[in-house]
Amino acid sequence: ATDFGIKDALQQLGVKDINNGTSTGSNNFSTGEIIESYSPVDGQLIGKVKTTTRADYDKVMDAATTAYQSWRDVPAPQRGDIVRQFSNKLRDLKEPLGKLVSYEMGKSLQEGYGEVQEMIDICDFAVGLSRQLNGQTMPSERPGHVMREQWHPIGPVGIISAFNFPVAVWAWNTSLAWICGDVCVWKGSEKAPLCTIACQNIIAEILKENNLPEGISCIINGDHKVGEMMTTDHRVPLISATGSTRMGRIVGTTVAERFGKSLLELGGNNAIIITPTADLKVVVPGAVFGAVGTCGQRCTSTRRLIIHESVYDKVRDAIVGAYGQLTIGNPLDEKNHIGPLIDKDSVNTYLAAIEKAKAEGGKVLVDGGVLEGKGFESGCYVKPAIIEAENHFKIVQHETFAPILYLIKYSGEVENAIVKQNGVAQGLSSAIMTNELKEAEKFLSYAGSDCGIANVNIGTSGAEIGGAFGGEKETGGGRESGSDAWKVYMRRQTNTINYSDELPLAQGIKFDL
Ligand code: UN1
Repeated sequence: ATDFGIKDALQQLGVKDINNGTSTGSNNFSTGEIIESYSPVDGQLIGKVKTTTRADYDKVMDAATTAYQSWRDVPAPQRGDIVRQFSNKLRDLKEPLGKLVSYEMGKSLQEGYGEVQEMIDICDFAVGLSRQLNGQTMPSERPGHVMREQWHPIGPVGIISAFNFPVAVWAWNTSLAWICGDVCVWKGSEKAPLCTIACQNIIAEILKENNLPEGISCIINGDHKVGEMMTTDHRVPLISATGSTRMGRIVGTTVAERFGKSLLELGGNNAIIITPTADLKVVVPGAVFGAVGTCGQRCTSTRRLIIHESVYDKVRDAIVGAYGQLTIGNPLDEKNHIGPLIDKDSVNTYLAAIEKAKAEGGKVLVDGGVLEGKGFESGCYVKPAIIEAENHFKIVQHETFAPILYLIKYSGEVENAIVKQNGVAQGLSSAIMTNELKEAEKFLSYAGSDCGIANVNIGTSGAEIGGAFGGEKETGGGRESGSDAWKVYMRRQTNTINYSDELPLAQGIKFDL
């Protein structure tokens, strides 16, 4: 049996002491309890990582706050050059890092590589941006005065990320934060701790080669208790958190209480509207990849198909047929489309959701279930399910992080589909499949999709890094990645400068002495 090059990959990434002792990685001050990382792929122990204690955390923050003082002095384009070197290193290590992501998290190798590619892409974007952190100038109402705004670094940025994108989400945040002059403290997912260590090793080497303090990039390890050290810490002006709505509600209120800023990327309940003119050649791969990619564990995963009654049978049959072609198995083996869920808790949640859907009157079209036998020993491999349902079902209203796709019928005009699409608490991603210009534009208008992402003739997942990524309502309102998302990593300062010999007051106020 082949290990698909995993041993070599771990070696190349410096994720050491496998199965024996702890994987320390650089700048990991952690001395606390041990987290064991088991692969959902084969149930094997990959490595152990120590959690961060309160005392360790204080050391990390000392390193971060000290590094911030010198990092903000480095001109932005030079900070961009460090990010450029980092992205070159990621290019060199795309294969081993992609493999580690696939092995520790369980997504297909193609998607593991795709995730590293997202890191490279956002770094390239950040490098260009490092010469464009532009403010504006405004005309002053007073003679001999000018007004402008500047963007300054905000300070240490706290990053909390989830298991499903264990490396890319960190890079979306860090690459921008670094060029903005911030330093970062990252709590990766305790379900993928070796990915965190591997990333830290990569940036640590670049920083060392450039004689820069490693405190520019810090990691802390553990569960929500470790995250809480950051969310309550006034030295961390911005917390960027990706995860469940439940987590986001706690993080958001905790950070708001101390008037910190938070950038929240929370749950989605993403739908594709399939209209009578939809092209099945586009619909089928778009919907199926959206629903089963990353085993349904993307925040952008397609959870609902809202299908016009006139094409319902045809679309249903095509999608059900395509599910018959899917291969489930070791995600490192590129002939498989789908790997395992992250862990057994997640399997149980998936099974319970199917039962709930049935209990509410859902009709199972493609049955789910846990796979057993050779190759499935980890107990985390499940069959993607399709269930005919109604939008108001409690379980349909809920985000289940698993490959369960609900088929919902609509009749009449596209507005009826939009009401259903918007009729959930979450607002991340959405799509419409149509060849009717008017339908597409309605869907994109203010009266259309209420999501942060609205697509036409592509699915809900797989966004490029160039656009701002995030959503409304219970998705949390944050935007990261492209467009002007960089602004959240900086503080804005408005300047008014008087180059005259007088002191006229604004609003024409007279104040004679
Ligand atoms: C996530 O699931 O948390 O749009 C991020 C996508 C990816 C990112 C998903 N580019 O599906």
